[in-house]
Amino acid sequence: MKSIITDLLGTKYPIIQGGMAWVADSSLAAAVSNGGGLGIIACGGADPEWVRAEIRKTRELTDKPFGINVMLLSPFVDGLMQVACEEKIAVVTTGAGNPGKYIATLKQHGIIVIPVVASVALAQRVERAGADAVIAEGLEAGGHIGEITTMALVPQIVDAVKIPVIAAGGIGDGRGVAAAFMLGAKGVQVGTRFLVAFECTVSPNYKKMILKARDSDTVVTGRSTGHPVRVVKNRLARMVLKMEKEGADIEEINQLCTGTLRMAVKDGEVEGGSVMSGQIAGIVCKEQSAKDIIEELFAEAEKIYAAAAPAFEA
Ligand code: TUI
Repeated sequence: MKSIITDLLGTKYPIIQGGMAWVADSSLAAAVSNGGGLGIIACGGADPEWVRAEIRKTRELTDKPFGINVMLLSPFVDGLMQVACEEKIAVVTTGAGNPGKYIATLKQHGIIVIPVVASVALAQRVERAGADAVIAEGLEAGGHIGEITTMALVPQIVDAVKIPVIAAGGIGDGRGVAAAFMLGAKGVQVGTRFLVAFECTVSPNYKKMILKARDSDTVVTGRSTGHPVRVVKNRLARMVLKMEKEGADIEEINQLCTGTLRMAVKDGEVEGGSVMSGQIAGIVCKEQSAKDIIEELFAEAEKIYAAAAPAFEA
């Protein structure tokens, strides 16, 4: 499945790994890149020197292109962008904000810039600022989300911008990949399915929770704080939802949630921690290598393409 995205990224397949904070390190990023996709090191709230070290480790593990994801709520954004430039990283994806003021500098350093957006307005803004493509992420995604579904968001952004659109949110198998292309996307970003990749270093408890999750097992907390986050419904999520319903103040909720993603990812605290996951967790039911995941996604998608004409006749 060649597309304008495989040409842009220099990958075998038009797939980017989601920038999952605390989760997506050199191990996962290198495995995805070696498997034919674009691996991503998630900066999350990490300091720039940790990211530099992970970039260098990834270079030891793969000779394929990879990128970093800069979460724009991080206190270290300026330093992270500087590391991206100094290390001449191939691609920067961004999330949780408008990266507009950084794009020109990144472009001057030859870096491909692909912001994650959750609205048409931001897609247009980053296109004007010089972005190479956008990732249109629907509310089915895990972690910090917007308010529009992938199904509705992708075609509206496709119509509103000239740069290529990569679909994200709710894509976990070949059917999702095929559907994304039907909506006009030229590539996909996948997060949740890679959580259970052999090379993903997330705690075994976190993997178990994703593998056993069903369709309705994720909820959105933090709507009252202005930072809605999709997580698996566990003890912490129920507590936060109850506090929000009772009108607890933002500071109290933020304090309760601080450090909880790390607890779930690193320590396997999957009841008291924050287990971020997309709604598609319900179809994620086996552990595989990143390469097998990618090859299975595109083998399925190609089969669906071949069978598409008869499907429309019924
Ligand atoms: O960024 C993500 N997903 C994330 S970031 C993250 S770390 C975090 N933890 C707790 C609270 C907040 C963040 C976990 N998951 N996805 C990309 C994404 N960006 N989704 C939604 C957005 C977004 C939302 C509003 C981007 C821009 C925006 O408005 C910015 C503007 O200025 O218009």
